[in-house]
Amino acid sequence: MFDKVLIANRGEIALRVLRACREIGIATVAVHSTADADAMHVRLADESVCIGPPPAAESYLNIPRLVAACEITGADAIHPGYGFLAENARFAEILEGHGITFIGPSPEHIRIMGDKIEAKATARRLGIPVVPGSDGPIANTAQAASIASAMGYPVLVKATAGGGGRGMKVVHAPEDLDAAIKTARAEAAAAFGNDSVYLERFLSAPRHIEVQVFGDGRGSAIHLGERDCSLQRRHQKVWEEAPSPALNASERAGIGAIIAAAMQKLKYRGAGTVEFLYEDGKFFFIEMNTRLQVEHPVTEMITGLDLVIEQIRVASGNTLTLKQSEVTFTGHAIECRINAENPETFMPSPGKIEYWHPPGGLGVRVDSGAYQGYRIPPFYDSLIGKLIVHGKNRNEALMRLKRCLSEFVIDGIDTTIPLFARLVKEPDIANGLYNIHWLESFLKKPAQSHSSMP
Ligand code: MV4
Repeated sequence: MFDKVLIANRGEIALRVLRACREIGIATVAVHSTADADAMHVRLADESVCIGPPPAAESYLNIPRLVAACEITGADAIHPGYGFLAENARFAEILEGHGITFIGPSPEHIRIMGDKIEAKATARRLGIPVVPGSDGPIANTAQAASIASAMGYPVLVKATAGGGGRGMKVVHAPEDLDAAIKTARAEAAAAFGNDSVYLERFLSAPRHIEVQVFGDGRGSAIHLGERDCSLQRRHQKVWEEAPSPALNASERAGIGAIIAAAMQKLKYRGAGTVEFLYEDGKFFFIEMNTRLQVEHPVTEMITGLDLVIEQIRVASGNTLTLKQSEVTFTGHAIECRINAENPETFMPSPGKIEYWHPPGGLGVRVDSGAYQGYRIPPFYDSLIGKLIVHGKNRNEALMRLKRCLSEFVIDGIDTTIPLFARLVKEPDIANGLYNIHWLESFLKKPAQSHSSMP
């Protein structure tokens, strides 16, 4: 096991990783930009190193500075958290070259899954159901047109290097295909420096369901069930839950077994998430994330496992702590992402937290680096915490969530808490009847007035 781990991240996830390290007796090194000198992860770490000015490119994304921080402090491994360098194959490789363990998958697996076409081809080869499509980059409009007419419209043009929905275009008729390919290429070139695009059948109203996997890198791999992340706004997840209200136990075991077998064949190491669109009872692979995800706590709440401790264990060469038959799913968990944003306009709202009173009690977890008096810097993303509730069933989790939202007080900045207070009152949410378009359509409707009618 490692003696000292450097946490190459900030905010709630840096704290999350720090807590895991401390529980298993590993010393921690926090890194921070000058904007984060008074952040909670810095205060709680055993040691800290300032790695640069506020812009992430000069601090949290600066590989030489992170390597230097390891050398100065004698850290033997880096946990990347999520975002920043978590899915940078080059970073993982450089660390290997310096004798520092990257707590994550092999650089090769990160690279494969970072290329959407290679990821899909790999998934298909491993027996995972994928969305029908071009099975490779589009060479020209004529080739795309023949694939699209064989598949049937509507189709979707996607960027190979894509992510976050950028470079994605829906095409409803053959005459629009050429323009869509050109626009998608231009967007992809600008966003990713790679204009390669491919074609998929367009699924009109799917759910986003993702399966958590874990491998030891030596051919053992298990799945930890799914999360339903369909409630998104502009490709940002807002609410995640486990299990999915749309699946039954046999569908869960079915897709889980397929994915676990695939990860065994791949000899995948560490935590991963296989993302699907789910429509009409069928799963369609879209991509795989080779990192710990923001929403991992809902899986922890229903399995009782600590995913960060598992990550550290397998990164240091241990086997998984449990077999598939020992994984059990208990109750229901829901996570709400608390962002420092206006709950109606979603404009960022950095600034000082004048008052902070998080909820508590049975089945309640708040993962956050925020505290009363903390000043949220304007340089990073607006996630300031996550409220996670667990109940013995979905209804109990919803009632608990409603209670927690009424208890949570954050003064001084705007947060998305009022949005969740609206969501928990919606019949579609109570009934689990939502797809990837539900939230955006809900937000287009005017907010209901709370004034009492005469
Ligand atoms: C799709 C799709 C419909 N059909 N692929 C959006 C981001 C990227 N990660 C995958 N995305 C989609 N791919 C096919 N073949 C619809 C989306 C999509 C979406 C997916 C998940 C969650 C929210 C979404 C919102 C809009 C579109």
